[in-house]
Amino acid sequence: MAPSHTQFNGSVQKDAEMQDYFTTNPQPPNLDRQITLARTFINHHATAHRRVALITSGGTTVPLENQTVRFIDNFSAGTRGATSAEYFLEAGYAVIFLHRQFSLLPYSRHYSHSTNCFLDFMTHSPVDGAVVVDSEYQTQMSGVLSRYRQAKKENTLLLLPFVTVNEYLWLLRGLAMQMQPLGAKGLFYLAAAVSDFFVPAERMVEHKIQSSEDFHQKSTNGNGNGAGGGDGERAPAAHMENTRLIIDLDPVPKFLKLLVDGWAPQSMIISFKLETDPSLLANKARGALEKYSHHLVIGNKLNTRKWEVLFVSVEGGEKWIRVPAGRRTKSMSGAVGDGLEDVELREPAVEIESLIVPEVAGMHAELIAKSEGRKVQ
Ligand code: 9Z3
Repeated sequence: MAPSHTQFNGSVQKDAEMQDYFTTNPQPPNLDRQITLARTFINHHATAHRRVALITSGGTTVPLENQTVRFIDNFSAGTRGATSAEYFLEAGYAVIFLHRQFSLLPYSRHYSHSTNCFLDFMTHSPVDGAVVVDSEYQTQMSGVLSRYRQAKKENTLLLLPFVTVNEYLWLLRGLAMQMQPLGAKGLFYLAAAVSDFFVPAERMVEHKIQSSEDFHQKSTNGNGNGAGGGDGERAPAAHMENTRLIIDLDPVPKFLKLLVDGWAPQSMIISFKLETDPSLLANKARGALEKYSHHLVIGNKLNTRKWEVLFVSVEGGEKWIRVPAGRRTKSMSGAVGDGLEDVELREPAVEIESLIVPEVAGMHAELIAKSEGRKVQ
């Protein structure tokens, strides 16, 4: 269906907002270095005719001050991204892992952020006292170590960190441009939990916001923390009013539109949609697909995200992917349930990413075949 005049104007305005974002919000200092690393990595794998997946993972922060003491964060630990990266590598992809600094990483995720300290996996050898892996973990760790070593040897995993939503957006745009020569062999798997609201550079205060009234600043000259706002000028996004901290955030421009239409028009693009209200998920996922016209939206609910996801695509319609009921583990209380009542307390016996990634890779193979004018074997 052709867009109505208003829809068209709306989308032009959105594109302009996003372009404007990059003129008014500063480029991160190490961007060029990260893009150079990515260019070398992509060229290497393009020459080897390998598919390259850009996986985003973990949460973006929203700093409230330029010299950041306080920031807004979200829950994401990067489990989806780090786990998926391992399955993409297993499926023969090279992976650029654009992740929140110190969030979970492929392979090391098995031993970090866990209830065990990494030292709990170690013991002293009874033979010579050397530090070795405890026998209980030998088999599992040996498998993880082999896959990790292989990725290192074949140079198939590039780790690029971000912290703020600004760093994330600059990196995503820069990397997307580098991915263009891959054509349909490039894939974007946008699992990061990206802030919907942020503090634009021009409304960010320089210094730590003072909670004590004695130290409130009244100016809006970039150094002040006060409300200011004379002559129609907007107050700093985070400021004190009497004893209250006021936070007034702007929406993050819709970058997915530009990614699909401008930055990576030939790549396969997969976005995730996160909801907590089950009655909204399917509609919101469908809405995102219609709005951005990309290839696939994977819907998930916060509490059940390790157990079930909803695939929404033009070709495949709507399809739930679920960890098979027989493979669901016991709850911590010991009760086995087929439902998902108390899933927060349990871990599934199968990683759902082991089901998601082969589906995605299959869809990607079809897209590549189509772009080359052949049928998938
Ligand atoms: C997701 O929905 C991811 O699956 C999770 C993974 C963040 C839930 P964890 O890191 O969690 O394994 O703990 N990511 C996308 C979230 C997001 O920001 N989506 C935007 C939206 O929902 C669209 S790009 O509007």
